[in-house]
Amino acid sequence: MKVSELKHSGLKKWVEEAQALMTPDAVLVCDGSAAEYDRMIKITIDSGLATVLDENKRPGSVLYRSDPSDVARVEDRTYIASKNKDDAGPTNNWIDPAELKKTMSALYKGSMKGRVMYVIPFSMGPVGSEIAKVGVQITDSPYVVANMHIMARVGSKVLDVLGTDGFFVPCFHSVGKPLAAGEKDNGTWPCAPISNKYISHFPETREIWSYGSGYGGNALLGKKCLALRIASVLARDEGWLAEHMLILKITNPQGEVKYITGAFPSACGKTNLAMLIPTLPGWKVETVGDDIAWMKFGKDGRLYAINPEAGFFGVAPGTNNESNRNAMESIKKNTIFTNCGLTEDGDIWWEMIGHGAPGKEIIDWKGNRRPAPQSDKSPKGEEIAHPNARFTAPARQCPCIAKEWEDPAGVPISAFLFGGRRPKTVPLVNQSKSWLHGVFMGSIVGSEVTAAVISDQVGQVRRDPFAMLPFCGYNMGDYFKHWIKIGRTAEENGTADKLPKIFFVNWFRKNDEDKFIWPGYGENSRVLAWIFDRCDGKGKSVDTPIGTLPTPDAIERPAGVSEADMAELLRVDIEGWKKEIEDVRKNHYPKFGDRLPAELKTELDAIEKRLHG
Ligand code: OXD
Ligand code: MN
Repeated sequence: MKVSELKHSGLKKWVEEAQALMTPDAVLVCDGSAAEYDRMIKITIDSGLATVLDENKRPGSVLYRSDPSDVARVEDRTYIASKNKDDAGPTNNWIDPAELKKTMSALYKGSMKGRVMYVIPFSMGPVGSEIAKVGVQITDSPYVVANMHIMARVGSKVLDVLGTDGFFVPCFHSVGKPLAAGEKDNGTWPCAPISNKYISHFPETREIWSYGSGYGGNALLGKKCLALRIASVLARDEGWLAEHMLILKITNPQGEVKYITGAFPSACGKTNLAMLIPTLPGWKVETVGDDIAWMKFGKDGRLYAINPEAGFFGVAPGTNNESNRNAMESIKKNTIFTNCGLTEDGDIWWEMIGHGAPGKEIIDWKGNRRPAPQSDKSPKGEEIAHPNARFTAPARQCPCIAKEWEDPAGVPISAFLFGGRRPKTVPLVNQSKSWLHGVFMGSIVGSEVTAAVISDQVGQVRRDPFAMLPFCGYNMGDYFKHWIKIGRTAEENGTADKLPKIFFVNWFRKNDEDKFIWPGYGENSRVLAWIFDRCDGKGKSVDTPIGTLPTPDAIERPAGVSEADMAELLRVDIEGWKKEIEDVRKNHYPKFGDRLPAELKTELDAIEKRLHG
């Protein structure tokens, strides 16, 4: 489709302005067809960026290797450019919006020279759903177009919903590597140097401007940029929730169904939990979403959630048939792999994939030939796959995808889970005493920093409230207020009993020998079963100063977990919690200054009193 054929005058004008600024050689409005997807892949094969995988081993799949400077989200270069710095808050990078637009306009000037500008209309959420939102991304990366085909609903059907004057979030994206006359990428991943990368959000005008990176969350603008940072602002203004949460469907042996969402910081196994295979006989878990949940109140007072995405953009290393068989099945075909190893027989490989690599040699994510690893452990020297190597796979390929996953009305949520990696202090599971206590627990979520993150904080607990630290598009103190308001609205409407119950979980408790006490993965179904029962007011429980915990016999112990282990997993570590509370009071809450809701200070005082009582 040509730009002149666009029926939405605002969209047409915006595209024409972008064209005049970025001066691409051509412009194409994407139709979202399978033929278009194939064309995008073909373009990247021809420019030496994509390697086609063996058609028998991995049908319809390709592998890309990015530039070593462009391998992950760049949080230092991610901005919330609200008019007032305080509205971005202490946890976001801020630049004055006018200044930022000036800097970025200069970068965008001529940035698409020698390339095609693609215009991608996309819907986050089922097309036409009341909960869904439309965005339009302009990009000069065919790799991004292909990924957007998998991760969102794209093309003409979205333009139909948009009509002549519908609302859309305009999203600029350029890899920031114009081509001189006759110049080709020639196998080199196009991007700009790190100091020129900008992932910018303008919350007041609901705009996204991204420059210089072609990777994941920096470039697939429907995901973290729209569905979390901009959507969190829309949700605040419109009275709903946009959260960094998986959505799962759980069925008990009696055939009763509940839907649960869960917020966990990156690298805490969200995709694995969303696709869990229960070890508890008779129980079933199915997936609605693995990363983001948008929730709105239904007429019955319950919160209904949709997964705004259409695919999985999952971390590859560590994924195997033990940790996540459903993910392994989902990526058997029609998958885009980025920064994985390439085996001699034309398949992908990564650390902890569950087996060694065939043949003598393997090509690592940087394109270097290396001896083929005999086991699935990282060979000496650098990793074969980058630790943040990814797969992009259609959600419909997941064997445990719930049949409701595309229901435009969403699914009614019974429970929220919050959790992180906490080797000490935090018990296996803990139900909040009230909505406010639950918001308090969400506000203090912390996770141990692992070696996967480049940081000098390894081993320390980093606070990541509601797992939204890198994804909240406004002041986190105001975000806490919004959560409190959701509870208050339900109370005022007389529907407080319809709100999801709130639970804190911790699969990562360690003993004094630094070994995990809880086996995790499929065994987590035992904890989900207790949560399921608690939602119906059942499940044996005990009231404690930190919340409502299972009695020692409430959760059936899996093999390898002794009675003493269970006691430790459910112990209320009074001294540890006193330290936790002190850290929140001294180091965490003061960051939010006068934007911290008084209700949370009251909760903090109350738990402290209970701990001393
Ligand atoms: C992700 C993340 O990629 O949270 O989903 O970092
Ligand atoms: Mn995520």
